Amino acid sequence: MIIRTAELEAVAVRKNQYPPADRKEIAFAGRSNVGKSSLINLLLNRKNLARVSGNPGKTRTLNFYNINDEFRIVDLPGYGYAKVSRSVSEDWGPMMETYLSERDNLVRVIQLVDIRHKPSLQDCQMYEWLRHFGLSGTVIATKADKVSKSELNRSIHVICRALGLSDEDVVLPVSVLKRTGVEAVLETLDALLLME
Ligand SMILES: Nc1nc2c(ncn2[C@@H]2O[C@H](COP(=O)(O)OP(=O)(O)OP(=O)(O)O)[C@@H](O)[C@H]2O)c(=O)[nH]1
Ligand SMILES: [Mg+2]
Repeated sequence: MIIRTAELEAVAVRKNQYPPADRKEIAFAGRSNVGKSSLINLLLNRKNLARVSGNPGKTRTLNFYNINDEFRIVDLPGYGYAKVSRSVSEDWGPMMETYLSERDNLVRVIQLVDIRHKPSLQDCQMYEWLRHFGLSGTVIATKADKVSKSELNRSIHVICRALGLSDEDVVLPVSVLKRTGVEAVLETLDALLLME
């Protein structure tokens, strides 16, 4: 996969704000602050296309990025951050459910989890949701620079156990800080776009 062009195409809350369902989409989900927007920027080789912040809860909309005029990457709003206002957190469920259940051109949702921690109850519920909609199978363990080499395999094992992953599911460790694991993610995107 070579990223030639990347641009923010749409920012949506409601279905009528989605771009046309004319090409495949791969979305990124995970807890607020897990590193979704940072990883998208690294993949697209753009410093600040997807907004990143020290304040969790930065991404509160569905952000659609047009890649090479061929497919889209969708940055999903994070969950699990207590300080977002109640009205925002109440909107999150219906907004996500509509997108996950009704978007026919959505081929996979890549679930991000923090490599340092056992997946939370909400991570497990999110993955269960993806399984239910047939969108599961790819997990990225973020912030791999925060664990030592010897801890890495153990951490991945903990993630596999907690999410109930099978041998067919893949877990890819990445570090935005060290810029490692990017090639594997790009190869996975290629493979997903060739499926079906
Ligand atoms: N050490 C380290 N920090 C990272 C890494 N990736 C992201 N971060 C930091 O984690 C914080 C959150 O990153 P974001 O990319 O904004 O997280 P997000 O998942 O998009 O968060 P929401 O938009 O709130 O859902 C930022 O301070 C990043 O700099 C990484 O690989 N290593
Ligand atoms: Mg974000």
